[in-house]
Amino acid sequence: PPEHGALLKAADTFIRQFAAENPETADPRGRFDRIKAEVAETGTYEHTPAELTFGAQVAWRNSARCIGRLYWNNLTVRDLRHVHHPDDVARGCFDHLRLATNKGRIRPVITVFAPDRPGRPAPRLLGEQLVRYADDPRSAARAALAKDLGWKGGDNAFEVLPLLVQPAPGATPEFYEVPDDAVLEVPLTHPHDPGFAALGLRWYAVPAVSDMSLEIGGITYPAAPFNGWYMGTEIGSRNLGDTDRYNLLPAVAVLFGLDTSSERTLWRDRALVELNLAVLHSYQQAGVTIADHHTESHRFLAHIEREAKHGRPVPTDWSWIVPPLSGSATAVFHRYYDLPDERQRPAFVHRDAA
Ligand code: HEM
Ligand code: NRG
Repeated sequence: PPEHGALLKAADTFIRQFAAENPETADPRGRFDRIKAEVAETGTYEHTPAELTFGAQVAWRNSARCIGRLYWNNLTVRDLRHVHHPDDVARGCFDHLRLATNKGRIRPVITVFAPDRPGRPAPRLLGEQLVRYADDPRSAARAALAKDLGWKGGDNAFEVLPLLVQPAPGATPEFYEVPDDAVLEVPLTHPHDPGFAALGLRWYAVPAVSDMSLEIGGITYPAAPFNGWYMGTEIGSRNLGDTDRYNLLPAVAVLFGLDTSSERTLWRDRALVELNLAVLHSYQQAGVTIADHHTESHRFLAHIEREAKHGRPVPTDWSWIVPPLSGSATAVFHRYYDLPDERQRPAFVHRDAA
């Protein structure tokens, strides 16, 4: 049928790329013939485990907004494509968190659950990340939905939201409390100011993005949570500092006795530095992997050089790569990059919020 045309074209492109970058594997023409037969019979096809691993790693390599791509080849890919039931999806996500946490030595991991199939859409995870806090303004919709579904928590600061698994698009989600032993958290302290701890701030160790679909060779994996480690500015500048997030710059300014009578005292800038310092210090003290924005910037430029040796461009979105602290003092600021191509695949793509 004609609707198979786009799928076969995407599959063909992917199989050729896989063969080109994995010259030890069998001739792609034979593989494509088998895919054609499988699609004619079932309307879809299954990736081999090697194709899945390669596809997920290249999706990371193609992520134009990610500064952490130097290690794209070092992604542990968990193949849970046979898992459909929401209970099992939740358990798979909690196992993912334990494996990724690794007692603080964070490992980059992706867990790939069942793909969409013709007439059988796969389960989805609702919410941006596997771990999120109920009082984070960014999670207000998920917190409200969890409460509608009967979740009793959410009254305290920094309470971990339950995981919401939707059996299929449009279906009522199930909710699952995240087990304590699956979430490592870091209480925030400051290297020089003992009073900082009294702010009662904390953050979690593993940023595990759960609201993007993984697309490989025409196949969509809507539930494919992935994680690396944090860059400190994500927490210290954005999550804790943004006015529409925890909005903590005024409180930090008071703690450090900064003069807030005028913007020109740069009290916001100084408060940002103290917050970021506290984040890096606390994670290091707790033995949890975290990167500072200068180091991660140098790694990214090393990535570009290494990719150039393989003849590959590095699609990059400057506005996402330059860190939200001391932009011009980081190595990634002072240049232009290869432009992203929205059509490039494999890729992680944003899904409409359910
Ligand atoms: C975005 C760092 C690993 C895929 C980002 C951002 C940072 C970052 C700072 C921007 C986030 C923001 O501004 O909200 C890192 C670091 C990693 C890492 C330090 C350590 C290993 C990974 C992995 C994957 C990945 C393992 C996928 C397999 C992405 C994607 C985005 C992104 C798709 C864009 C997200 C969006 O559009 O909202 N990364 N990353 N990253 N990263 Fe990474
Ligand atoms: N800014 C978000 C996380 C987005 C992805 N960042 C990573 N990804 N480091 C936040 O929670 O602050 N990763 O896969 O490591």
